[in-house]
Amino acid sequence: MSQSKLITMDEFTIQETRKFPQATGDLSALLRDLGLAGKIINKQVRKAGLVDILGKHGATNVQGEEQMKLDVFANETLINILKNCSECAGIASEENDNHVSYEDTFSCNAKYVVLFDPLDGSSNIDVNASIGTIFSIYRRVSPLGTTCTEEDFLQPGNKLVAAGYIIYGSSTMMVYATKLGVNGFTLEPSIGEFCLSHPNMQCKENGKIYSINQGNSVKYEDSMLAYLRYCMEESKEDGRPYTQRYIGSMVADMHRTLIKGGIFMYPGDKSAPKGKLRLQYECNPMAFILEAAGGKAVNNHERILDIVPTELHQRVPIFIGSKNMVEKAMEFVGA
Ligand code: P6P
Repeated sequence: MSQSKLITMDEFTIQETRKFPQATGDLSALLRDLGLAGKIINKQVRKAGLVDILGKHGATNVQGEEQMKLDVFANETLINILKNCSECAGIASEENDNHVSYEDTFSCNAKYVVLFDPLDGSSNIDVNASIGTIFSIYRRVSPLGTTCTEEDFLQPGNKLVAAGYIIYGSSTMMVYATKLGVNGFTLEPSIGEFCLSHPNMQCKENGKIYSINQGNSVKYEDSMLAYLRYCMEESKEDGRPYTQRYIGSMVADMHRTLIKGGIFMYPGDKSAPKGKLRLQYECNPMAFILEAAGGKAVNNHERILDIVPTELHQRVPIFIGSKNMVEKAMEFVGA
């Protein structure tokens, strides 16, 4: 694509804003700020092997997971950039026990709050596999002019205004969804801008890839084992042989699912009935994106986006991806 035909993410979001005369441009500005954070994090990720930022930071996060130094850098970058913009009243992060309310006047009058997993898949950092930043944007429910409250961060996914991710892969991409659809932007390093590369992304109704950590199967319920047997054996008799792919980084597995079709699963099991992935900054944003692209996202019996959160870091089982594949899985494991 020649330089003259490049559409930057900023140009694109402003064009989208113009479709709504009453829009203020605040959401466009917030997406731009998240893109800036992504570019700053990307710079550090790209040199992780060279700079002493690998290895354990020593601290552990609310999940009890040892924090890699890049996790801490990504978290602090997002918190600072969103604090200094004028569209965000506060944040909640996988790396913080509680939400952070910004206290300055500008932030108290901002209408959005942002939840994020600053560096998802961080266990893959030292093996150079793709990792990513996942974010959710809600309109606050607390009054403008006050500091935001926990209630702002415990809204169901069906109240999301926008959600997206930045994937630090073979290229760096920012993908986000609004009610207008899903669009992907690839970082063009020579100009330092995310440029439109995947307009109007759609998730195929059918696919052949099932993505799950089968190492956990010893702990699965019988219904889940029956579905795995379908994926490994019976799907071939159906003439639609499935193949298995699992990167172990949700952003990477979900980006592949969005582009190629397929189903990604992190089910509950006998030792962890709620599964591993967090509702507010992993499952809900990915569910919002996949539904906007024509896909489906459920736990064992309800739409992920309809789950009413009760705590900030709660986990939910998830089956997400191509609509027909998710519905097939529910024939086996749906309650
Ligand atoms: P497991 C990464 O730690 C993560 O939160 C997700 O990105 C990923 O999908 C999942 O955990 C991998 O978990 O148990 O298969 O290593």
